[in-house]
Amino acid sequence: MFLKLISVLLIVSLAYVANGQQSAPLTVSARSGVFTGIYFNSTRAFLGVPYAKPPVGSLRFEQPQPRDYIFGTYQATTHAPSCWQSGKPAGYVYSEDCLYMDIYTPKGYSRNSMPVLVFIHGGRYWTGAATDFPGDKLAAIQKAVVVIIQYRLNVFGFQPFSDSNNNLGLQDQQLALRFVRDNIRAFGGDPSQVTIFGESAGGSSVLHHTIIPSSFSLYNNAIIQSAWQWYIPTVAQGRTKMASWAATKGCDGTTDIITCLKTKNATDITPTAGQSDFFVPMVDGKLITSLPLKAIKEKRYNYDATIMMGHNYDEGNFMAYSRLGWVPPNVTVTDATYNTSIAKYLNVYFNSSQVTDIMNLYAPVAAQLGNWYGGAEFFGDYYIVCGSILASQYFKADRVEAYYYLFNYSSPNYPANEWFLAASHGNELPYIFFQDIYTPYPFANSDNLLASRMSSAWVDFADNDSPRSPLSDWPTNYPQAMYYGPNASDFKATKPYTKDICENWRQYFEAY
Ligand SMILES: *[C@@H]1O[C@H](CO)[C@@H](O)[C@H](O)[C@H]1NC(C)=O
Ligand SMILES: *[C@@H]1O[C@H](CO)[C@@H](O)[C@H](O)[C@H]1NC(C)=O
Ligand SMILES: *[C@@H]1O[C@H](CO)[C@@H](O)[C@H](O)[C@H]1NC(C)=O
Ligand SMILES: *[C@@H]1O[C@H](CO)[C@@H](O)[C@H](O)[C@H]1NC(C)=O
Ligand SMILES: *[C@@H]1O[C@H](CO)[C@@H](O)[C@H](O)[C@H]1NC(C)=O
Ligand SMILES: *[C@@H]1O[C@H](CO)[C@@H](O)[C@H](O)[C@H]1NC(C)=O
Ligand SMILES: CC(=O)N[C@H]1CO[C@H](CO)[C@@H](O)[C@@H]1O
Repeated sequence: MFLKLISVLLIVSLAYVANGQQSAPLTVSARSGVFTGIYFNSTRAFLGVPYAKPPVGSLRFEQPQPRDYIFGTYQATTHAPSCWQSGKPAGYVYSEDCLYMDIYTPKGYSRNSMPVLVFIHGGRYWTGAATDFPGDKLAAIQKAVVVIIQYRLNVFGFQPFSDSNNNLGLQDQQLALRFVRDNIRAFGGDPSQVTIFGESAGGSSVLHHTIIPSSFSLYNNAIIQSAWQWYIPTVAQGRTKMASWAATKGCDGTTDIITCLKTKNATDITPTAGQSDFFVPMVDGKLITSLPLKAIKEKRYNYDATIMMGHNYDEGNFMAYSRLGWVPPNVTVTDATYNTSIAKYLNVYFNSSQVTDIMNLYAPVAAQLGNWYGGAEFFGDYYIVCGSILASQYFKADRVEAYYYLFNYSSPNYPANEWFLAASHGNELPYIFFQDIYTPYPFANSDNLLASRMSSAWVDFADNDSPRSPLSDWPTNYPQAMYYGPNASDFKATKPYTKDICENWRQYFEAY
């Protein structure tokens, strides 16, 4: 018995030696419960950690509820299902019971209170999953606690049919952040050093948390990457637009639509991408009281947080590709295709005179650059670039410290037939997470260098409120930005990023 124990201890200590460092225990006692994780590459990973009561049955379409203390030891050893959606390829498991997070922490503690980076994934508020973002490399290489959260999507997270319980997906994110604040110390994180970061819909989620007062105390710093959609609907607009959709589900408004939708099979009420333009954050007068740019203009944002923001140089290229017929830029896009597509996406939120005005604004751009690149400029400016630029002008005028980056890098290994997408939407993420995310390609030496630079800037920002280091000589404030690329080893590449045409978007992005 005693000998057996000795040999077990010996094996355990040999395992520590084999790892080259002391491994911290896999079971931690946190405020909300005792959690057991797994060793995952060079991290301890606590996968599928629940932060809310499952929003199922009578809790569908209701505010997220904190969980009671979990008795016993919770096995946080496998990923949770993704939130209910229709956007993923085969192989994903969906459930309405999806309010979980994955926590990655370096296997050997580098110190007891590491900075915490909480990632909010994108996907147009319609799709997305924590499993797409393994946080292990970022955590292990840069010595941080990396948390990937899930939140309700599409109709389950963003219903416009009632005047209460709107923007539930953002409320889920708030509850996840409360869980992080209350528990992260047990995982090696410092609850007073929490940075939220996100890309696309995740970037605009972070943006919303910088203007929603009830979110202010839940994080310290914010990184807004390629924030998607600076023009969002009101609840009333969403209700009008989606009434016919609800009617096709047997909820025609003769009874309360939410009460009716609660009785339906989740599969049957999961919207497609084309049906999801109004299942997004909306101005509800409670959580979100105006368009985000208007809130920033009126100085209604979190002054206690330091903000980092950025976008990608070819931001609109993927949208041009996917929305103008899946052709590369060297293939001619007809005027008819260009007109139809631009009008289609504008018609979602704008009336006929506004559509005409905006199309006239971009007609000279398309005439000069060709319809493919003209479309890319339009899509990029409308959804992402111009809102970001106008916001950073306000930060500058307000004399707050804000950092801006521009990602303009093409990996030598990026698939050659899609060269025009390398610096497009979402493609900075591999250089934060240290691995490919959406498009698989092996990392070249310059890719590794850029990933070291960008991931260390993100973690330095979380740690010191500043991304500056010898690896990246960041300027503060508009119009100067840190350029990541085209040359990965140019540590001092700073340039202005103004864009005159953006002034024309102000009237829309500050309309209400
Ligand atoms: C929901 O609908 C799907 C497909 O129509 C079906 O496979 C599933 O069994 C249904 N679930 C319930 C609980 O009725
Ligand atoms: C467009 O460029 C690709 C290479 O990127 C080439 O394979 C293709 O033939 C070109 N198409 C036209 C119409 O020039
Ligand atoms: C495209 O729209 C412009 C106005 O923006 C118009 O002048 C032109 O005739 C349209 N072309 C086609 C082919 O529809
Ligand atoms: C379009 O909306 C704008 C802004 O609300 C309004 O001023 C204008 O009258 C509307 N035009 C039409 C044709 O509805
Ligand atoms: C972005 O990168 C491309 C090469 O990939 C280069 O031609 C262009 O000048 C760069 N833009 C800026 C502003 O540096
Ligand atoms: C990249 O930038 C570094 C540092 O500024 C410089 O030494 C090097 O020559 C540049 N490489 C290219 C290909 O421009
Ligand atoms: C080096 C290493 O252990 N890599 C593993 C990291 O985790 C993923 C997912 O479990 C594995 O696929 C890798 O092999």
